[in-house]
Amino acid sequence: MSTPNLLMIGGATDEMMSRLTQEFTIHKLSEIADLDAWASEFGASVEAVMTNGHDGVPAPIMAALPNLKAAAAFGVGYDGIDTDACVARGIKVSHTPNVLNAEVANTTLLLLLTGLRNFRHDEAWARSGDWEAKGAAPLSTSPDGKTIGILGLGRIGQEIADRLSIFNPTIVYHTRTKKDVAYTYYDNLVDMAAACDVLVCITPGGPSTDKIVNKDVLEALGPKGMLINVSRGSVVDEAALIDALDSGKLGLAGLDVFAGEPHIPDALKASDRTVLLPHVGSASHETRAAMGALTVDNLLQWKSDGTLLTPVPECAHL
Ligand code: NAP
Ligand code: 8YV
Repeated sequence: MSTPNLLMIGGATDEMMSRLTQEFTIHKLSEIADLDAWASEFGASVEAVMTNGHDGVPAPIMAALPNLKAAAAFGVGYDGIDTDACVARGIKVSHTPNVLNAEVANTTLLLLLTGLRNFRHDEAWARSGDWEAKGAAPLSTSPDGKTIGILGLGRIGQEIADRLSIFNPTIVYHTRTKKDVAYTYYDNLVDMAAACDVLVCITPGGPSTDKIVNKDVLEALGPKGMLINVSRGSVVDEAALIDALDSGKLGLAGLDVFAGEPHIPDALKASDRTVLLPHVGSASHETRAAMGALTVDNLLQWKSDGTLLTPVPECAHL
């Protein structure tokens, strides 16, 4: 059986490795000391890469792989992949939609509850002995019956809306195109933020969403409002967010993603008004296994018949 060369950019689970090593000869970018020397020996024979939506396929790697035909990304977001450059060269790109919808929605609900119910503070109250010393912890805000705006009502946004139903919310949404759903559509994000108690960001990253949650949106959400960002750090103007939280113009923020990951600004870490997670929206054993399986399934199907199971839309015609 032929085992074509595959370049791995980024990591893989043991399960992914065991399936891949039966089908491909693996080259790990992390083990390549001299890219030029490696490329002169192997570059022309590599037709597939496995990567993720953050690392993408950097331009020097693209240049070193003149016969690259497929790039399988671990993750649904692919803002780190230059799809224009891939399409121009006929390189097919896959990602891992749907298998992580439930986990990211769960993470969103946990951020909502932790923020509104003030569980960070309450946990510290219990742990520090304040309960015995000072009495009951201060009251917090119920998640029930709130107006929740979803910025990006796609696969994950819809799953978030579905799972939020236990709190009897009024769901509203903003996207570029109105969807065939019963929720109220806002074509203006500031107007939607003004109508919401909570704004959940779950769009892709990239130029079209860069800092669309700006000062005006944050101030419209207001001193009692909560921002939840489980999309990409680039979607929120982080400097404006810090100003809004510090000045009390925004009530709370629950953040899984940041502009300069893995760096988190000190002002966000120090704030009482934030709940912070290290980009773990999909990071359960079960969901990461499903993402890994789909990534490998894409590579195996491509090896068998040249097609991908779950191509990104930009490459679906290739
Ligand atoms: P999806 O199904 O493609 O949905 C994206 C939604 O965003 C669509 O409703 C789309 O509607 C809307 N949208 C796109 N560009 C927009 C813009 N400029 N302004 C307003 N709305 C816009 O994607 P998905 O599978 O739900 O994933 C969404 C994103 O979640 C991923 O791309 C990734 O960045 C992020 N994510 C994060 C984690 C995490 O660990 N925190 C995990 C998974 C995914 P229109 O096209 O009509 O505008
Ligand atoms: C992953 C994600 O953390 O799928 C995405 O878009 O952001 C997350 O599920 C990440 O992409 C894994 O590389």
